[in-house]
This record gives sequence, C-alpha cells and structure tokens, in this order.
Amino acid sequence: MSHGFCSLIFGRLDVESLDFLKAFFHPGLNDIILSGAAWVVIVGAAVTAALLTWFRLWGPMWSKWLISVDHKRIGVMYIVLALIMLVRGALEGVVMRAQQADGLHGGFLSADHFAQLFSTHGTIMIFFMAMPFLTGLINIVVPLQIGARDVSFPMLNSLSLGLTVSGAMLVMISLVIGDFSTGGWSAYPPYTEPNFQPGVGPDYWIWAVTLAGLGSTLTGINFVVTIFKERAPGMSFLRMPIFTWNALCTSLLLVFAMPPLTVAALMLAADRYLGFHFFTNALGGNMMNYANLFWQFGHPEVYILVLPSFGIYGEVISTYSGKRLYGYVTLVIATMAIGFLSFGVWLHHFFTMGQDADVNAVFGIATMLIGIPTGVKVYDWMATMFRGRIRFSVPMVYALAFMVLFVLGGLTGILLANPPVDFQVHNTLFLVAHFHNMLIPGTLFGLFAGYTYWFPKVFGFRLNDRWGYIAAFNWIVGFVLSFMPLYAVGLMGLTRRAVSYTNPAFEPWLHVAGVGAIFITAALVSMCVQLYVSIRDRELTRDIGGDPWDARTLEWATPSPVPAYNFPVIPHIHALEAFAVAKGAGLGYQEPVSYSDIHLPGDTYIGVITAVFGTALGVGLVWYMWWLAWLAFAVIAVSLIARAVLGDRHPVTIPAAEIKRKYRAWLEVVRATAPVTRALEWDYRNHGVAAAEYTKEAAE
Ligand code: HEM
Ligand SMILES: [Cu+2]
Repeated sequence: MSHGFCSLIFGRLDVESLDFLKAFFHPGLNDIILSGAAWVVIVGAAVTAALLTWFRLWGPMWSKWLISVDHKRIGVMYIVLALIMLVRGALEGVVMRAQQADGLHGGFLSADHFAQLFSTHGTIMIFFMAMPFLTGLINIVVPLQIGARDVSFPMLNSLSLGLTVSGAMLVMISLVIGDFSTGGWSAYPPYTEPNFQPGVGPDYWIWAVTLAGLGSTLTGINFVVTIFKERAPGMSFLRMPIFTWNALCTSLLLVFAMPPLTVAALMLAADRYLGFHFFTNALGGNMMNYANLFWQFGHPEVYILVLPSFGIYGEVISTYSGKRLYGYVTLVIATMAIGFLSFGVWLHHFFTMGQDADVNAVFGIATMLIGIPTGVKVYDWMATMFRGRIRFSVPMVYALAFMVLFVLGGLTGILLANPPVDFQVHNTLFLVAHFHNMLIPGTLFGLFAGYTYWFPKVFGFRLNDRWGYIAAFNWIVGFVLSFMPLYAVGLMGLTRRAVSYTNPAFEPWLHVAGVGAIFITAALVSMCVQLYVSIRDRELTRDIGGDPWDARTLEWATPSPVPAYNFPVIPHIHALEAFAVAKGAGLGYQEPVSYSDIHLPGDTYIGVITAVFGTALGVGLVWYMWWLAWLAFAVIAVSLIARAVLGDRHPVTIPAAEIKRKYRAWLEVVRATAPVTRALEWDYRNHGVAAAEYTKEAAE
C-alpha cells in the first residue's frame, strides 16, 4: 500500500500513536503508567463485554435501557457514565497528588504527561462526571417531583445522552490512541493553537466538549420546557419543590451558557483546522476573545454544577430534620438571583490580563454580590435544622460537611474576588484549593447525597448505610487533607499545574495532601463495596411502600421502583409539599376515583446511533479521517431526518384496567406492611412506610 492511500484511510494515525505499546518501546515508570492506563481501558471494555455475554445481558440491556426513552432509565444511564468517569478522574487526581508529593525530587511523571493529566482530569470532572451526574439526577427526579409522565421531549432526551456519551468516549479513546491536550480544561490559546500543539491533543478536547456541550444545551431546553409545561394541575410555581426550582435555574443556565462554549470551541477548531486567526495574537487575532467567550460559559458553569446540589441539600435537610424547609420563597429568590448574577461576573477569571483597574473593581464587587443570596441559602438551611428532630443519615452527613466546608470555600472566594489579592495568588495552588473546596463539598457531596437519597426510589431497595458512612468519612477526611494544605503552599507561591518544584518548604504540605489522596482512594473503594453489599442484601432492604425516609415531595408518593408511567393517575396539587400534608392528615395512600389509559412514547434508536456515530465523527475529525467523519455525520443526519419524518411509530398504550390492578395490589401490600418509626429508619425493618409518629410532624 502506498503511503498516500494509508493516510487517506488512517489520516494522521500511525503505530507511534498507540499508547498501549509505548511501555514496550521505551520502558520507564512514566510510560508504564501511560500504557497501563491504556490497558485498563482496553481490558475493562473487554471484561465488560465478556460479562455481558456470559450473563446474557446484551438483550435486556438493549431493549430495556439503551433504546428506552423513560426519563428514569436515561437518568440512570447518565449516572453510570458519571460514576465510571469519576473513577478515572479521581484516580488521575490521586496520581497528580502523588507526583507532587514526590515533586521536590522531580517525581515520576514527565512534564508532558502531567500536563495531560490535569487537562483530562479537569475536563472529565467538569464535563463527564459532574454534568452527567447532575443531569442524571434531574432526569430521574424532576418529572416525578412535578407529577409528570415524562419530559416534554423524550426522544431528544435520548439524543442528548447519546451526545454526552460520544464526548466521553472520545476522552476515553484518547487514553488508548494518541495524546490528550496539555492546555488545561479551559484550552486557552496560545497553548492550544497549532503552532504550540500541532498534535491531536487539543482536537480531542474540542470535539469531546462540542459534542457533550450540544447534548447539554438540548437537555437545558428539554427541562425548561418540561418544568414550564408538564407540572401537574395545581402545582403553581411556588408549589414546586426546591430541587425542581434549582433544576429550572440550572436548565436556564444550560440554555444560555453552553452556546458560548460551543462557539469558542468551534472558533478554536477553525484556527486549528482551517488556518483562521481568531485567537492567535498575530494577524489580527486576539486571545482575549477566547477568554471572554470561554468564561461567559465558564462562570455560569460553576452554578450549573452547584445549584442542583443546593437543591438536593434543601430536600435532604428538610426531610431528615422532619420539618418543612425554612424560608422557601427566599430560597427560590436566592436561587434565581444567583443564576442571574452568575452571568455578570465572568471577568474575574482574568483580573490579571491587562484591563483597567475600574473594570476589575466593578467585576470584583459584582462577584462579591453573589455571596449575599448564597448566604441567604445557608441561613435558611440552618434555620430548617433549628429545633428539628435531626436524623444523621448518610445524605445528612454529606449535607453537614458541606455546610461547614462550603462556607470556608466561599470565604476564600470572597478573598479572590479582590483584584489586588488575586494578583498575588492567581495561578497558584491557592486557587486550586479554592475551587476544589467549592466543587467537592458543593457539587460532589451533594450528588452523593442525592444518589443515596433517591437510590431506593429508582431501584426499590436501600443502599447499605454502614458502607455509606465509611465512604462519606473517607471523602470528607480525604478532601480536607488533600486540599487544605494547598491554600498554604499557594500562598507560599507554588504555582498551579507545576510538575515539580525546588523549594523544600512546600514538601511537608504536599506530603499531607498525598495522604489525603490515599483517603480519597479508600472512598472510591468504599463506594464500590457499598454498591456490592447493597445489591447482595437487596431482599432485606426492599422499599415496599416507596417512602423510606418519611419524605415530603411527590416522588415518594409512588411505588419504588417507579413504574414506567410514574403515576397511575396524575395527582392534583393543593399545597406546597402536598404529599407531606396528605400524610399528616392520614391520607397518604388514597385510591384514585377513576383510572384511564396511559400513552407512552415508544423506544428509539436515535440515542444509540448518536453515541456510536458521534464517537466515530469525533475520531474522524481528530485523526483527519475525512471519509469516517463524513460517513458518521451522514448517518446521524439521515437518522434524525428519518425520525422526524416517520415520527414515533411504536407508541405504547397501557390499559386503565391494568394500571388499576397493579396500583390496587400495591396499596394492598402497603397497608399490610408494618410502618417504621424514625428510630428504626436504618434497620432492616424499614420497608418504606413511615409510621404516624413522624408523619404527624410532617403536617406542621
Ligand atoms: C476526587 C478528588 C480530586 C483530586 C485528588 C483532585 C486533584 C487535582 C489536582 C492535583 C489538580 C491539578 C492542580 C494543579 O494544577 O496543580 C486538579 C485540577 C483540577 N481539578 Fe481536581 N481533584 C479532585 C476532584 C475534582 C472534582 C470533583 C472536580 C470538579 C467537579 C475537579 C476539577 C478540577 C479542575 C477543573 C482542575 C483544573 C484543571 C486545569 O488545571 O485545567 N477536581 N485536581
Ligand atoms: Cu467565576
């Protein structure tokens, strides 16, 4: 075969690009780690495929999950993706901590490898861990909380998932074939311009983020419309649960904040692929255009990440305090105020990049303003707990750790909002400490709280508490040990993204941070053990009544796991926390007066097609395999057009009689199940029906 023909087929791909061979070419710790990671991906994929075959799970996985448009199943698939990416992202963080613990002596990684690590770590944690996790929870919970059958656009939901998956696949493939970007999660030019990085790295970043970003934009649209249009009769805006409010605000942010990112990434692509000079600082370009576009996405993004967790904490704190949420209306106003203000502060990300002092001052003050609504929230959560009868369940442990740690992180944020302070510490580990202080307690812990809290609703059995506490303990200790020392070394002048350093004073702090990383690893292991133990013991922890925590919102009024149609009859809402009110009046489980047929959308291949050919499209673009890119693009385009023309050809109708029979049978079982008191909540006797003892309080 001639060389020209080869490059027609394989583009810029050659044997040198295969990471799993690198350890054989130049054996050394750095390359062994590099190749080892590639082998983990390859072997992991092979083992998963083998297990699915062995247990004959391909069929059910296809028909029950991959082609489903059920919002709960789509939500679960998002969360599975997020957890896989969490393992990779967190382990990359641990490797970086180990490198820096040893960094005085140069460590064990090459500078280029370290740069790829912080770039993939940041990109994964933001776009492929946190975003899918929160999108998954929103998917599962919001339609239930508002008493809807599904989201407004179920097929679009599947499409969004497919786009997110294809972005994540690209990042995974970059571990096996070729390099990832070394330009950080924000991909700033000139580091990502072709003159600086001619390889495939930044192209992986561009297409992963573009695909996933499109998915997120569509998700935002879907949920704004869903929350506006699908609420059950009687559920006015001010009767919406607080998590739904936060989800609404998040969705609005997705709609307005994701497009600037997509535009920035595509303009960067134009620079790289077509010789444009949007951001080159020569030939008329200007890097500041990138900084402005990126952070018009990037700052609202931090609220996209944190607001869903705020919503979760609201539900969790009120449920486990046995009280209604204090200051509901102020919480709603604070949420929307945060969402609005988040668009006006982006410039604090480049205080040091040469604008006027007055401009910096304005943006510094604007930034500090966000502290006000955030403070309101913290006070409302505390007031909710005040005089509550608190149960220290696992989600509550996360919530309490969050309240303490997040306030600390918020204070360092106020420090950073001062341009003169920022001039001192920007681009040091102080900043890294600050944003992990916001992202781990503020986002990750909230997502874990939500995972624990809603798990029985989705799967019909509770998660093991003991391992839940162990995991929470390890996460909290791991976070504190890993990141608090970074404030110190940051102030001492250790820059971020440093593969090594020469000042011995940094070393003890980074040793402590390294110990923290061990706890974080233990936390990941505990979560795996927890899942295993919980599945093993599932018969003992069945959530028969669907309400294991004596919770207050509508999703707990329906059986666990929730049937495809969510509610046998769409409920009429007469109050805020209508379910808690009904339980308080002894009317928690009422037989509806009449039933009717339920129509549900049919399955769709669109999600799978998008995931597979979206990945292929990305690979084609990254490696200059133009035939593959065109082919994949054509397949996606034709499928979407075909689906639009043909419509939903297999909608499902569930007859009223069947719904009636099932619902009655469930009510029967609920009435026969012994209710538990709050003291027995963690006991095997908790089968999801709350005793009148604590339902009485709920009515207050
Ligand atoms: C699970 C434990 C985690 C560990 C051990 C960890 C560790 C690290 C380390 C060592 C860095 C590089 C710091 C430097 O530049 O010197 C980093 C950067 C970063 N981390 Fe984490 N991290 C963790 C979790 C998270 C989470 C949960 C998120 C987001 C939701 C996150 C987002 C980021 C981002 C955006 C960067 C910046 C990447 C860049 O420089 O472009 N991390 N992390
Ligand atoms: Cu910001």
